[in-house]
Amino acid sequence: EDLIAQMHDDLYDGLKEEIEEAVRILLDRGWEPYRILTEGLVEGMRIVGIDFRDGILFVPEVLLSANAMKAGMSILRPLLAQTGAPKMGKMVIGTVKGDIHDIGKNLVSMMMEGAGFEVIDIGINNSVEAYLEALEEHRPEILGMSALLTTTMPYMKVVIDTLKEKGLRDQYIVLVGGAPLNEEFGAAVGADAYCRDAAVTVEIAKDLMA
Ligand code: B1M
Repeated sequence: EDLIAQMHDDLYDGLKEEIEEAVRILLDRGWEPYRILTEGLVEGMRIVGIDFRDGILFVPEVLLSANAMKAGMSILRPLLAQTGAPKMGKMVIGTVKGDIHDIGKNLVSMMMEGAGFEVIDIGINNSVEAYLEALEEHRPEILGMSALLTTTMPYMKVVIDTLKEKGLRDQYIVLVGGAPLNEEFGAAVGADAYCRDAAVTVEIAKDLMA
């Protein structure tokens, strides 16, 4: 599809209005919201990530791409959430301390809501205290943590160790995710599972809740 290639270019160039328009056009053409999300937005951001890594794109440009992606996501969000799925349980999710990447976390939140979970998103740059406070207040079954930097992912262990010290670890299903993580890391920090992407998170959450 030409429009998908165009979306990749527009996301690369950080063109918010163009992204919004493309999402609407594809919806009008009967595309599934999830397909637009993965093939248009997530794939576009993957391409941005390569040139960011290689020093071809810089922070200000990638910020524009991120904003364009968020604009597209916000059109899709209500559509993904209105599946009428039965209520599944509650999740508190946040990006760890020192880390401001939130697109992946937001996507996980959207998909979990679509699957019937109630999601309390506590945002970015969360300290142990912030996680504990949210757990205390909302009493979810699931705690989700996101990290996109190799320098911030060890903080997940700090949070999980604190839960252990306080005798709270067993009260929650702890799920972790983010591009630099892997299964081994998830096990090493003491999470219940590492989630590769948003769709996998939903599957794992359902399995562990059953
Ligand atoms: Co950043 N950045 N960034 N960045 N950035 C990465 C992560 C990087 C890999 C780019 C690169 O060099 N190739 C690199 C990290 C290198 C490393 O640690 N090894 C990097 C860097 C270095 C930095 C800065 C340090 C750059 C600088 O300032 N010099 C800086 C750090 C800021 C900070 O956090 N303190 C920085 C800043 C930024 C922007 C602000 C410009 C922007 C963020 C905007 C925002 O989020 N609002 C940004 C972006 C956009 C990226 C890339 C290009 C894209 C991330 C993204 O949104 N992907 C990224 C490159 C990459 O990842 N390849 C990069 C799309 C998203 C859908 O995927 O987040 O992986 P992802 O989420 C997936 C899964 O991982 C999983 O499901 C999601 C959906 O399928 N998942 C979970 C994620 N969280 C989960 C939680 C769960 C479950 C699953 O809980 C249960």
